[in-house]
Amino acid sequence: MPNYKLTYFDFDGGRGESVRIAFHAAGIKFEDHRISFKDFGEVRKSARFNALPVLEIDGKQVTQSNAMLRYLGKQGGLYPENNTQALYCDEAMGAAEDLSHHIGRTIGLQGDELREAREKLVEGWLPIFLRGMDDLLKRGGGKYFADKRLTVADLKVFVETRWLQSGALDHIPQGLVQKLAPALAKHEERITADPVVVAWYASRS
Ligand SMILES: N[C@@H](CCC(=O)N[C@@H](CS)C(=O)NCC(=O)O)C(=O)O
Repeated sequence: MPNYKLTYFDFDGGRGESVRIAFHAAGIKFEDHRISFKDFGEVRKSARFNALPVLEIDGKQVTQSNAMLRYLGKQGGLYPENNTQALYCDEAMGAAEDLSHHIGRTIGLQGDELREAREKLVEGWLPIFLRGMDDLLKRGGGKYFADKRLTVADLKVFVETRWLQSGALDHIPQGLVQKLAPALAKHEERITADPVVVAWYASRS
């Protein structure tokens, strides 16, 4: 078994969190290297695209959270074997990635600049992506994005909707997901209660 080291921020969210859960679900041991936001400036210098998460496999660096999720999903039975279902799984992960990118552009802004950027999100990209992902969920049968079972797409998306609903993002109303994408809000509850996810958090407490 190779040696795995995953470097990401020290919080239970963002692009790194679903990768951590996927490692645990696949039963693959990894070093969960968590860094503070304060140390990011230094750590990013050695990250290939100046961003996290970074996965080192026997010391060799790999980036891109969705690639990591597919890699782990295939090993842990959380990635569809059927091509069309794999396409659906990838589509949901790609949409979540694009939405993260839009939100990410507002991180670090302050005061009026932050408020304006977040209000623009609430009027623009958020409804587009939340409704779109709600549709993807309905296409999958309402409960999961693909294969009518838990896949890495569910892990990626639930971390993001949990964040959006947490109230942690100033100027993004907590009830927005529920209002615009009720199936997605229910999905967040379902995945939070999934034994795979519950086992991950139990292992950390
Ligand atoms: N597509 C990349 C995006 C990575 C990314 O943007 N990560 C964020 C943290 S979640 C980051 O490091 N951002 C630094 C910056 O944009 O300055 C992935 O999925 O891993």
